[in-house]
Amino acid sequence: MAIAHTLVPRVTSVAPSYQHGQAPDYDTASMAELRAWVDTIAELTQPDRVHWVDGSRAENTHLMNQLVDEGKLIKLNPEWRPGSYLARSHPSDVARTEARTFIASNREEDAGPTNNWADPTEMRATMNTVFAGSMRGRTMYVIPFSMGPVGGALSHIGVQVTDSAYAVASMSIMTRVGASVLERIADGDPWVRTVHSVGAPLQPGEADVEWPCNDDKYIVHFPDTLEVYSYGSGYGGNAILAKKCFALRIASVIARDEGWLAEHMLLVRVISPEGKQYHVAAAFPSACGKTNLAMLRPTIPGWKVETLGDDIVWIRPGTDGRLYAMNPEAGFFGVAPGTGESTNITAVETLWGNTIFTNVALRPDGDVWWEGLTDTPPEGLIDWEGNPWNPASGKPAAHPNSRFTVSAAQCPQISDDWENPEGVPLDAILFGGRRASNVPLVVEATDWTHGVFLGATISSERTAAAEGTVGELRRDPFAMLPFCGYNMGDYFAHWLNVGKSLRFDRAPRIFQVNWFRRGDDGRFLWPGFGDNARVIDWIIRRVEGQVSAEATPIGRIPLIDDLDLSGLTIPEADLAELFDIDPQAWLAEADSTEEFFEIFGDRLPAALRSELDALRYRLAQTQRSLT
Ligand code: OXD
Ligand code: MN
Repeated sequence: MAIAHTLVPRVTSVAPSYQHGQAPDYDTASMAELRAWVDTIAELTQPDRVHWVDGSRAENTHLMNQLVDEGKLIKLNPEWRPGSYLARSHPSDVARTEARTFIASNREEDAGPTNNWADPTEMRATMNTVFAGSMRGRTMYVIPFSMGPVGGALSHIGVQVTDSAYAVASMSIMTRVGASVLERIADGDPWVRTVHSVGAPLQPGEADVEWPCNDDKYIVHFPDTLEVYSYGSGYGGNAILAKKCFALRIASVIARDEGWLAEHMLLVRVISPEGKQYHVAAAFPSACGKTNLAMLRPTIPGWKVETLGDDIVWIRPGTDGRLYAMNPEAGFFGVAPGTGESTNITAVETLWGNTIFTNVALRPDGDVWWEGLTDTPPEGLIDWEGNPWNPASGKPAAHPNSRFTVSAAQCPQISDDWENPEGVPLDAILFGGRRASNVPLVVEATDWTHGVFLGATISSERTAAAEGTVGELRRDPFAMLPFCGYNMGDYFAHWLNVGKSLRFDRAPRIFQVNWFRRGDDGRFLWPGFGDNARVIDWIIRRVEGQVSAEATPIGRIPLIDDLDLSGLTIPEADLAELFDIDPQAWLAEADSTEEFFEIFGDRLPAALRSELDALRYRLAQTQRSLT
């Protein structure tokens, strides 16, 4: 699909008469197509009303008041948290449901071994069944949205229909919504179709519940026709279809076909004490600290970090042989627990107001709280399920996957360039995970192919962001396991190909990081958070060629003296352990990588198999030397 955008404002042939909530009457074929599609969905789902979202302040105010009146949102005390709300989900609907997430590609092998494939014909029939009448008694909202600044060269447009006003409110924060997007559609820009229903139709006179949803859930992607159907859940990535469904799963397919990358990454600008700017993107699995790194406040003097994005980055090769990166989202949908003054003061400041919180605890003064916001919980909390919280119960007051939804523009260290439609040039790419053992604090890849191998072999301890057993180790290549819309083997090959399109001296350098290594006694060996700037400092000095590194079997690691550890008191033994590479443990890791690679069969690029062989060879030699 060729998408050509320009930033020059275009005048549509027919000026629209745009009434709040009404379908716009642009007289163009593409708008007629959109209206016809909306009619088809309405015929299937049979809502009582259809409301076209215009993205205006008045509309948003009306929507939020309505949600409060219906008991679906609690308005927080404006003295502490102006313009902010608390939503409590149904206890069964608290995270992305990966087991119910499907890729319905025409060919099963295009979904690959890491996705749940569904036959598209059968799945369409199922969708027609579950969506039939699913919006009865409700309003169907039509949300035209843009990922990336409206009209930007890297931006893409979509439309979400939904029967959840909460999803509308979230989409309005997370994307650019409304009339300006419709103008692009009227002008013929291509758009992606996304359909969402909580699956809880109301009989005439039936009272609604606080959080309508259905035990039966389907999050379905049709990559061949660029469509998404999501049924039964109102939570996060299951309901904000622009995010994981579009900007990652569907966009990764578009990116494969067009030669760019849609990635589960944060994006920052790092400014050195000399005032030089660098751009770093980093892929970590869900709930592994992407938002914290995106909002880093360095503890070492002179360094500054500006935020560009915290979850998704679209990356495209430029004509100059570099990679350019852009955050397609307009807001942050961050994990609340663990976000506090000592861990992420920038996030805390970002959340001063205009925020929708979901599943955090409520304070008696009408403000919110979650584990990690302060060291000591306030008295008299109401927990995320709406019951008085008993600290002795052993249960958390906020759900471990409770979230905040807030506009990126509110971040006090947002970069001036966060909406730059051209993106920013990348200097380094980081891959990381939560690993208690084996993986050192930082390792540099020897070249692009080795970097792709590091990305392809990320494993991490499972977190609460998705259903499953927390703590269990799982492979999460490029942190994209739940988000790649096509065969992951082809995705590895695509990464290798993108590398070939770059100029060898302008491609970003690739690193693996691990902030979470623990000692034998279970304590973290590295302080993390603001001190991660010390690792970034080393990475930048590597990019600049200012420091050498030690070549090890798994990649290049810092010479301890090159790390800026001033002001830290880390025992030497801990430092040694942070960089310890145990050949036996790594050979076992190589065996598990081989097992993991086997699932891709002949779709695994030969270059990655060679990387594994070379790793084993180096481990057998266990040589370490200066490079
Ligand atoms: C997210 C996730 O919500 O990765 O960002 O689960
Ligand atoms: Mn994420």
